[in-house]
Amino acid sequence: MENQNIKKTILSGVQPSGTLTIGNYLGALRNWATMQYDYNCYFCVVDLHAITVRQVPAELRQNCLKTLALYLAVGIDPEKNTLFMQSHVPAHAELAWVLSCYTMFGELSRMTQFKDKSAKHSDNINAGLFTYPVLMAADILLYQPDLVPVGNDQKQHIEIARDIANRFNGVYSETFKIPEPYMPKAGARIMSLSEPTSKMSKSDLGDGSVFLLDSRDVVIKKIKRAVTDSGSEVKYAEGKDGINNLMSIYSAFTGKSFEDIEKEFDGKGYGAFKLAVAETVADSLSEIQDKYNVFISDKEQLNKILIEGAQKASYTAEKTLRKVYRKVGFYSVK
Ligand code: ATP
Ligand code: LTN
Repeated sequence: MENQNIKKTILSGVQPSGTLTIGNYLGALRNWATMQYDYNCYFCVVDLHAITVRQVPAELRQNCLKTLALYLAVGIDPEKNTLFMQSHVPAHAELAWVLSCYTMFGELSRMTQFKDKSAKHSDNINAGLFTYPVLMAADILLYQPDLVPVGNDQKQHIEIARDIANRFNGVYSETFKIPEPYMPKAGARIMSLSEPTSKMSKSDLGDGSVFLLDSRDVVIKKIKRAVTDSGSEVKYAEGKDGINNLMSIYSAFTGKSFEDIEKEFDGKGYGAFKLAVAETVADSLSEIQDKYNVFISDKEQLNKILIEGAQKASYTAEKTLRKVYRKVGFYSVK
């Protein structure tokens, strides 16, 4: 018998800022799918976060639903987990305001994601981009999770969420549980295929990202063209970013260690290795895509999942928000 009370809680989310990549899958979603059996899970599509960068409304709407269908396609069970859209639970935006009054300008200025994104979008360095980590802290702290399964790039954001929670607890007494980041052993940081010193990201539309909905031909073409050095030996080594990245991808999809991979491709050269990586990724994606096609075509079921998810999430989120309002001293008529 499952007992929700003795299970630990996890929460995570992905921005519907494009089509999910193998980085999102290996760094986050795949872990969610394995953790769903042992944890009480909240997984949201963080649409409020996505508008920190300009989005085309019709595309954003479509990407919100596509992201949910991809959660389901990788095996996340809507019966077992609470799946919802961030904007359907107003407590996220409400708690974010309160927490922003307990977050320092200086600490937000140090966030590397803010620095990267404001360099990329220099024509739109808006306040939301700056306060993004506060909203993320609210997403997390509302559900009192033990763990937050994310890729390596989100470590700094979890750290600031912990700092904000500790600060609030220190001022008012124990209110928030202090969460820990949870990262996969293989695939926590997948790099761009065209620029292996930067992170693969879903808003990079070039050949550097492999999207979960890319066709077999496209996957094979992108991986064959992946930037590598001029050598030929398949060996994990400092400075060989391109090969190291392909080895990480291959290892994450097959479960093989770097040592095994080096043995497997000993004397075979980069060409054979790239082809093997490409075939492996394409095979895994085609399984996900078959399931995705079924889910995305049933909008009624997706809506039903979202309605139930928002109800369940709101119940927990409201409880935390009320507690926070009471602690800071807001007057309540109840
Ligand atoms: P955007 O391009 O819009 O910034 P993104 O691809 O960086 O998006 P997010 O929505 O910011 O993706 O991240 C969702 C989850 O995927 C997070 O847990 C994040 O750590 C993880 N993730 C994102 N990119 C990678 C990557 N290249 N390798 C491993 N994990 C990743
Ligand atoms: N900032 C995250 C997305 C995100 C998130 C969250 C992840 C927003 N809220 C709460 C985990 C928990 C990112 O991936 N860029």
